[in-house]
Amino acid sequence: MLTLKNLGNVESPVHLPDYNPLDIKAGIVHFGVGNFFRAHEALYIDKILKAEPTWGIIGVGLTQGDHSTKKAAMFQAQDCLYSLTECAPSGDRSIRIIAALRDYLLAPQNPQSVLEHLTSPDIHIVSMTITEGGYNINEVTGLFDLDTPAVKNDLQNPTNPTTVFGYVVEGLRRRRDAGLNAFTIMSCDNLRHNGDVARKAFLGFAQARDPELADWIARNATFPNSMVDRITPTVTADIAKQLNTASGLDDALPVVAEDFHQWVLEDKFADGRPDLAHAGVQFVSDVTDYEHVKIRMLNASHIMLCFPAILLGYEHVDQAVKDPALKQNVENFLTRDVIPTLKAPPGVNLQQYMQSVLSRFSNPAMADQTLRIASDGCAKIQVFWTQTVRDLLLDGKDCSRIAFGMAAYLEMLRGVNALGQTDKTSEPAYTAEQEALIRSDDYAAGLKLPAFDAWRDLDSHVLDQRVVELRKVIRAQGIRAALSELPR
Ligand code: CS2
Repeated sequence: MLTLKNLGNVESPVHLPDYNPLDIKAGIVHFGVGNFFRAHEALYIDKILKAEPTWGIIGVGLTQGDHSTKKAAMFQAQDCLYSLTECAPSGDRSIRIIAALRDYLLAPQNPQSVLEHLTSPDIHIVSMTITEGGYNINEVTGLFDLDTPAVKNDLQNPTNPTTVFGYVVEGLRRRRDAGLNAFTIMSCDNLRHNGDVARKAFLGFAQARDPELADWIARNATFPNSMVDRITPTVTADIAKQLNTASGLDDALPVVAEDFHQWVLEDKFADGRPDLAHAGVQFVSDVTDYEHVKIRMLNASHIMLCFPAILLGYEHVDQAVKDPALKQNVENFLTRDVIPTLKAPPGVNLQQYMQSVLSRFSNPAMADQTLRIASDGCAKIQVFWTQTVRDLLLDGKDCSRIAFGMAAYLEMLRGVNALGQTDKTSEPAYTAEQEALIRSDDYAAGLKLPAFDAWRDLDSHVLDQRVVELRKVIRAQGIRAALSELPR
């Protein structure tokens, strides 16, 4: 097993930490210890710990259930060590052990201990990867949703929280009362202006709890925006086995990622930060153009590729992007619908960026899953496509490709692909009533889903009609027939 005690037995080609994990103190609490965080923020932190050993990370999981309990037990058994395998498209691999995570707490098991860390003067940053949909913002009102049961519960029991909002705001309340500094709240999710969204969410919660506290947080905490990027597939049991065979390790929690990674961050830290530039973080005064390019090009084309790819039975992204019709559709989408309304940040050429995205998608070494990309499509469509759809609608432009993407999404939700196989993506946001819209025989019913809420204020009848037509074609003749109907 991979543990601190056994680190001495680890053999080449695995790279060991260049610091002694026992010397590391925590300076960061991170909510949502998923694979992306472990391959991204944790790696950047890992690179600075030798020089700055007070910036280790305490990971916090918020969900209940068997899976979460097992994951926590595995982290604890491995002293929170894990291996990261980085794969280049050429097939070259590099494997390193990350020791930046110095503890892992499952919040439902240890609520007070999570709060104690949040109140510790040693903690200066609270970061999070809680998914695009995790900020509890209602797309129609644009406000933090106070009506969800978990939020209501945390507002009624502020000292016994269950949500990230409840924990962070209670932690800040205790810091204020103890005369401590507020910490930086650093979102690392794929959202446009993730810091502003986090600000809206945490202040929205705090305002409902105690306006004076909200005011203190607004004045003292900071919420830097950032653009984060690294493709990090799901690690299935089979993949874990392959990774361990290649590394020679016995790691219950291996992570695999592409060799590319990028983090562009605003330098707004309430209580200090490590020298992240040393690890490759680009500090800029405004991340807007970087995040638009990343989200509207990479993430938007990921779902544009994978919704239809699932209908065609492709399991992996590299297979899907090698399908000429699917690739052409993504290229047309980017060059005709997205790039014309994007502003390139300094030093970025959008045509080259498109080529690099397509080449990253075609990296076969990672076997990234189409189902991973297509899951939680409801939140992803709103975050990744909205700006493009709004621009197209407002300019009265051809909406065929977005209509195709929406049609493919709605057909995919029905769970049967062109080979007659069933494959269900996970869509945590849909209620039973909305499920009925998905199964309805009326091709227009699905357009009422919240995935499409963010442009409901605009006249979308041409787009909606096209979605209905394309769904008919997909159902009667298949996804390839629908693709061939799109303008060349
Ligand atoms: C993907 C992202 O989940 C998704 O839809 O597009 O996870 C993507 O792999 C990362 O954002 C890459 O940085």
